[in-house]
Amino acid sequence: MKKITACLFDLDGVLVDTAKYHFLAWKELADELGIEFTETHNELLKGVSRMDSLDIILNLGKLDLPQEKKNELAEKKNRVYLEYILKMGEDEILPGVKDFLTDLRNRNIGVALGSASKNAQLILERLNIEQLFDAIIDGTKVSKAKPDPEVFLKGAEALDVKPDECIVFEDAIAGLEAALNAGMRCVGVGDPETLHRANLVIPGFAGFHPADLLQRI
Ligand code: B16
Ligand code: MG
Repeated sequence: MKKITACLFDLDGVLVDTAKYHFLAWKELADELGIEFTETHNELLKGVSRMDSLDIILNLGKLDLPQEKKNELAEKKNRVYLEYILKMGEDEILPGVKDFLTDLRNRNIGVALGSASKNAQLILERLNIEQLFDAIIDGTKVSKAKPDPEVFLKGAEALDVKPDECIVFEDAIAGLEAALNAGMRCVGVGDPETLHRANLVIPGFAGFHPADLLQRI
């Protein structure tokens, strides 16, 4: 069993369920463009960057737009998304997350964020958990999207730990692959079938503790 010196966390779908707000904001834009966009389509956007998400939606409507127009639409979607985010409070942290992060810190295990979101810092502030992170690597700090390992390798570098001593917590396949590509072990948070390549899959953090992690991975 390899030792664990750090845990790296995805944000959306792991620490908080912002997917519902992404959905509402994309849906508003898709409706305006006359594109049918359902919750099933929304699954395709999990862990994917903002511009890639827009491309997926435009593809659904077979719309091809110039980059300038796409930038405008992405910004518009983000303005709507931010209205939801600014209303979020501490009560939206997913069950068990805060205790899990606090327990890791008490054990001197490094804690970092590894998210594709450019709004990550703001979301952590809204949830009042920013102080529980030793490093925050988000969409403003990376140039390559998951499944590229960049976001997690930068997290390990910021914490000054070796990748093979890191555990990543991810809910999306692209993120799980990014973790494996970084040479890290991965705990999938969500559906065991979808996340079958993970070293361990948990439904969430409620009732799950760092001591379990040390035993099971
Ligand atoms: P933003 P994660 C990802 O966050 C979301 O899962 C994905 O749906 C979103 O498009 C992406 O962030 C970009 O978010 O528009 O806020 O920059 O799962 O990597 O924490
Ligand atoms: Mg995610």
